Amino acid sequence: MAILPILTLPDKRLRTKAKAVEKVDDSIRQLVDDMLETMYAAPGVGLAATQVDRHIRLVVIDVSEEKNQPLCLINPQIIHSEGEQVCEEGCLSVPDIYAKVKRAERVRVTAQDKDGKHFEMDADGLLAVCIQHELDHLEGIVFLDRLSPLKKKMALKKLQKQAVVSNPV
Ligand code: K1U
Ligand code: ZN
Repeated sequence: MAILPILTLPDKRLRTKAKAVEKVDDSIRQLVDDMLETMYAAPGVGLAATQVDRHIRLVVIDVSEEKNQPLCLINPQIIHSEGEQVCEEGCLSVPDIYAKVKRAERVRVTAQDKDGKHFEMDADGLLAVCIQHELDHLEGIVFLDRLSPLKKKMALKKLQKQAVVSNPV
C-alpha cells in the first residue's frame, strides 16, 4: 500500500471530469487500497480519485467513528435525492477552509464494489453529505463552488494568504 500525494487548489487538475472505470481489475483494487490508506492518514472521511490525480469514477469513504467501515464506490451515480441539510464541510484539497454547504438530506446511489459487483444503497446525514462531496470531485467541482460568490471570494483569499505564509518569497 502507499500514501498518494493529494492535489490542492489552485491545481487545475482538480477541474478534470472523471471517466468511467471500464474494468474492475487488480490495478483498480490496488488504487482503492492506496486511496483508503491516504484518506485514513490525511485524516479524512472521504477521497475521490480526482484528488490523487487519477481521473476515473472511483471514491472511497469511511464516516465511522472507529474508522473500520470503508466504503468503495466505483462508477457511482446518484439516482434519487430528497430533502435538504446544511453541513460544515472541509476538503483535503482545500486545506484549513471550512464552510456550510446546502446538500440533499438523503440520496440513493448505484455503484460497483471492489469485485465489480453492482449494488444500490441509501444514505443520509454525514454519509449522504460525503457521497455528494466526493461525487462533485469526479465532476471537477469543489465545495467552494457551491458557496455564494462573496463567500467563495473570501475563502479563496484566505487560501491565497495561507499559500503566501507557507511559501514566502
Ligand atoms: O473529499 C475530501 O476532501 C475529504 C473530505 C470529505 C468531507 C468532509 C466533511 C464534509 C464533507 C466531505 C474530508 O474528509 S475533510 C476532513 C474532515 O472533515 C475530517 C477529518 C477527520 C475526521 C473527521 C472529519
Ligand atoms: Zn474534497
